[in-house]
Amino acid sequence: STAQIGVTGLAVMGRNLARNFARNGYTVALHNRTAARTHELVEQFGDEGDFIAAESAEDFVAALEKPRRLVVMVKAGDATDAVIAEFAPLLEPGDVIIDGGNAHFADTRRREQELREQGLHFVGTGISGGEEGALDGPSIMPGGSKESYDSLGPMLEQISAKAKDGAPCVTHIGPDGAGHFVKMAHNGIEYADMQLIGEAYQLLRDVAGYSPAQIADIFRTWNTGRLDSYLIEITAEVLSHTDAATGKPFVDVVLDQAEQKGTGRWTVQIALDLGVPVSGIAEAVFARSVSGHAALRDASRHLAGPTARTLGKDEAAAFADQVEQALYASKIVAYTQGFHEIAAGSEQYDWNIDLGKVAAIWRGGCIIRAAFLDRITSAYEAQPRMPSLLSDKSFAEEIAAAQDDWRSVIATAVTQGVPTPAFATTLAYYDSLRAERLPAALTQGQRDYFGAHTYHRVDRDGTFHTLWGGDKTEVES
Ligand code: 2AM
Repeated sequence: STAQIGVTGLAVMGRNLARNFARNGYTVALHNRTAARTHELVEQFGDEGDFIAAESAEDFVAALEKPRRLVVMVKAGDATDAVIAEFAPLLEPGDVIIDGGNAHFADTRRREQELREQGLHFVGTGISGGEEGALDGPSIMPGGSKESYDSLGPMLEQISAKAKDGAPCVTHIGPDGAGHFVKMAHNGIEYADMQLIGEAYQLLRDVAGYSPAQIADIFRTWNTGRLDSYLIEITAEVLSHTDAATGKPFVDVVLDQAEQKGTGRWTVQIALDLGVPVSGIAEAVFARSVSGHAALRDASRHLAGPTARTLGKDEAAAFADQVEQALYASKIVAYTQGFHEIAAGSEQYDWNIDLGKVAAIWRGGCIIRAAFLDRITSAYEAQPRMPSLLSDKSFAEEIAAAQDDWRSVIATAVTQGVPTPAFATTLAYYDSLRAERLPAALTQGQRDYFGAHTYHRVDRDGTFHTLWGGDKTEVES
């Protein structure tokens, strides 16, 4: 037994992860339900490093050094349970099963507990960066026991992406499901980022009258500043691409119905359970949902809208600058909400997650990698327990500087009838936090009126009810 790590499940993510380990000098045991995939990998990429192809689960386990480290890269869900059921009986206390799929963190918590009873470590691990990241260096978010990270961490640090300062984009996130939870939140933030970029594009197109190629240039300019990020970079690439078959902009020949695999939806579902207002992420998920309702949209095209007015050339350039401000401000709020959810999950499940480290390991490898994340790390390093990213002075100052343009862009969108749900809801969140008084007081009054749900007063302790149906005296309850 000479392999330091094994990978079972050799579809593209598993295959690339196995190659990444091998390229970094580790001997990698390989296994797949259908052995053909295993042999295919060795045939195609065998010269990249040391692989041990195993036909059976028994051979695979026998190839691994102890404590065994076994990465499972199958489709999240029943397949994960099936693979665990197959391998767990062959393992010994101290061995480590790493689930690199996009599992729901609640499943990870269940699996971790079950395997812990057998003395096995189960490390639910978020891996972001897609196929390319898996091969060249992903951002890695492992959960599970601290002990498992002692043996696994150095290997993950080796294969992970490196941030600009050279730091590996991996850290022990926290116990049991913490890694998959953080991966989920990462994807939720990614949904919001993408939706905000989409709304910026739509405004530049419909209000400013720019072509996709011109908008690509605008995004390239933005990418040299504070919005510098992978998503802005690839947006410019997509927008400047021309469809070979028709000669039209690629973005105009793609059906405008966005699909989703579920991690964005989970982020919102869990946020509802935890009572965390992630409105920007929720609008991003809903925006994809709206786009997919083809019949509803067809039936609604006759609905009235305002008379649109396309801007002149100089106005358009000024408007583009304002959209940059709006995009940046909304992005800060979306991240604020995502980090709030991570903090709430950490609190709920006792994970003790270091939010600054989370931002730090997203600087490379993953889809939301961005210059901006350094700032989040610094903010949490300065104030680890700050209630919100907006509590950070420098983010608050940036929003203060951006807010006039932010409001103006959203006002224009509303006037012109361009849907900007994520821009608008992130501004509403900001204004809600700022507000001296919220209409929640009225909500409480209504609730007390129709359901005797009681309320608290601003001037005295206690729980009160007004006798609405009677003489409207107030009673303490
Ligand atoms: P396959 O090549 O035999 O289909 C992604 O689907 C990866 O997960 C593939 O490597 C696939 O194996 C594997 N996979 C899917 N369902 C599985 C299961 N129930 N048991 C084992 N491997 C499975």
